[in-house]
Amino acid sequence: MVNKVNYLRIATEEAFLTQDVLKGYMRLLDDASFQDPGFRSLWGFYGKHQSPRAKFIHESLLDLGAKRIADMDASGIDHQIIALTAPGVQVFQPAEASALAVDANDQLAEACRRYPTRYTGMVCVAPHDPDNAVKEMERGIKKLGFKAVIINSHTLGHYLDEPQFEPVLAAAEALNVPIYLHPQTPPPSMIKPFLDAGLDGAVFGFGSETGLHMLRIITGGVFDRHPKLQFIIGHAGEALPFWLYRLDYMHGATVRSQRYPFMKPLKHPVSHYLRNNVYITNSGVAWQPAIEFCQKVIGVDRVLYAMDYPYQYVPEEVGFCDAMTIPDADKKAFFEGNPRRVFKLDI
Ligand code: 1DF
Ligand code: MN
Repeated sequence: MVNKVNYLRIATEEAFLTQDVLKGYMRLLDDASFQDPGFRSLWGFYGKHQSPRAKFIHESLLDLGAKRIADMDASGIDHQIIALTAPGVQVFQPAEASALAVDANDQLAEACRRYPTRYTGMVCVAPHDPDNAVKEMERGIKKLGFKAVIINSHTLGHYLDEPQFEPVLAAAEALNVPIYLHPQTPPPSMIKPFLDAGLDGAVFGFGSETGLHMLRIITGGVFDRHPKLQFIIGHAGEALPFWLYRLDYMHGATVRSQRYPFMKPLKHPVSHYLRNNVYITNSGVAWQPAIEFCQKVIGVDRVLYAMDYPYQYVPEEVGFCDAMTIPDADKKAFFEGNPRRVFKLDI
């Protein structure tokens, strides 16, 4: 039973998949020369496994129609902000990646036209094909009506603070849209101890890798170069809010001691960028202590609701968030006000 509440519930990290991208994933899984143990672990499971979890997620990802709407209604979700699921097109070589991105964006835009009050899209891009990525961002935002860009963390082991991605960052800043830095599995250079213990997926590998990525973006000076650029990270900020005090102290101490010649001083402490250039969603963390902590240390206006459908489709969790003992205005900001403002929704 869904609670009656005086706010819309806008879920901001919701996933879908096209048949063509899935076919591409299956082809990579069958190609012995494609060496990415994280991808094999993730899509070997969701692509082929026969467990109820894998089958429910596989089927739900491919549906942008009546089934998804019914699941939203059953869990009290008024609106989904939807993106191509991880790792998006970022595992394909650049030309194929860009072509699949265009097609996935067209399919998502079509669904948003069919359900304008229920869906909003994020543009998916191939960051390793930066000229086409910029073109697709412009098309996605200006022509398709999407409100953000999705990037599934590293691209074939490369991170957004590296210079080849500068045009993508500049385009997001110029278009005045946020980049959702969504997790994926750690790259081959990082994954072994995670995979050996079965911890490479959303249980811990995702957060470790994406938290590291967000931190690299900050310490690499991206926001000193692009002060208006905004990122969004899920999973209660991939643990970075909890590290804030230590990050400020240790980053400052490391830079002052000139331990790494390439590590340049930033204009501000690390915490400044998390409070001015980063939004946080609670995807997968329907837990008041963590949500309240993020609101307290990052700001009530920077923490947004997300369910992570279909990966964490747990209708009761919506009720946990409704029941949070925080001020009503803060709850309304979390579920509705912040998503409306950050994604410039016109619903
Ligand atoms: C999982 C979780 C997979 C999330 C996801 O995309 C994902 C999972 C492939 O449980 O394997 O988006 N998530 O964000 O927590
Ligand atoms: Mn997710």
